[in-house]
Amino acid sequence: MTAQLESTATAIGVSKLGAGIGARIDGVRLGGGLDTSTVAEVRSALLANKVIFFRGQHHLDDAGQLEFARLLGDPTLAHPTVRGRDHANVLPIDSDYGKANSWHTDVTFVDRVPAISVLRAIELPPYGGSTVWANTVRAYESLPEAVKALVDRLWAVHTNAYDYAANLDSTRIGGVDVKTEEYREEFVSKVYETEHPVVRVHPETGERALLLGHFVKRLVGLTSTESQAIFQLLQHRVTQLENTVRWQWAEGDVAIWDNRATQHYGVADYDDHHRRLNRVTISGDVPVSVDGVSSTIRTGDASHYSELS
Ligand SMILES: O=C(O)CCC(=O)C(=O)O
Ligand SMILES: [Fe+2]
Repeated sequence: MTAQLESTATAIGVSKLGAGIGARIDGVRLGGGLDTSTVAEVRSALLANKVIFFRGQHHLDDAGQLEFARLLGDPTLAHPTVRGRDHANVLPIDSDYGKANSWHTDVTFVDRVPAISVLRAIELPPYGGSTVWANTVRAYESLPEAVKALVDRLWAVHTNAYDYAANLDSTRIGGVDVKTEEYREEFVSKVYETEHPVVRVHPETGERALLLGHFVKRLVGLTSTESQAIFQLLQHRVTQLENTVRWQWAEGDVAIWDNRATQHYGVADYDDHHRRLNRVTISGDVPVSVDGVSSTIRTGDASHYSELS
């Protein structure tokens, strides 16, 4: 190892937050000017730990977040159906419009599932509002060989028109708020359905990961009741507490996750306080099964949303 590489490695402090997932990175000022070797260190910490956290990035605004994100790949549009409010490539995660308090991987209803998400805290509630991530590679690896053999061959239909009512934030049940309803209408303004393998091979690490979460409608060839049983079994492995990391946000925090190897959940324990984070998403490729078969579109063309990476 050269002296230069050694000094880069020590400048980026990577502190694991648990055995299964998550690391905090110190000593990096995120931005478009970050040097290539630091970007490479950040990327390898991301691939190894699945989600990484940076404190104190108060200097970032939307443009700086986007410039930094470009160092990791091509940003997608804010969302396939939801417009960016202030910027075409930035998706506000705003409690006024809904709460992501169910386990999911981002945007799995399209063929080109995003690779990476970069989330920055903007306005935080006085308590609560943490986010939890789970490692879907470790969840797959934890399965007995017989179950791996079963799921290696299974496929799932993912859609944005999923069972929304079942996932509504409990505080809103009984009186769906107007902004939430408008957001929901925008979210499903165009319906997407894609068949993905339940186990995908990660394009960078070669690891096998479960590809599930709340956009799954059912498993191919099974009834919805049968699908539920297998889905629950697998989701239970994903969301085992030892397989997760929970982050309590502070202003200036940035989280980056590998969307090909994780699910996440925004904890809605902040009453009616306002909470907003901004997300920039990096384009991903079409998932591939363990047999080398690619996901197939059933409904909806997402080519406007992202280039294939
Ligand atoms: O609100 C949160 O903590 C999670 C938001 C989310 O699902 C996302 O940014 O993709
Ligand atoms: Fe999400």
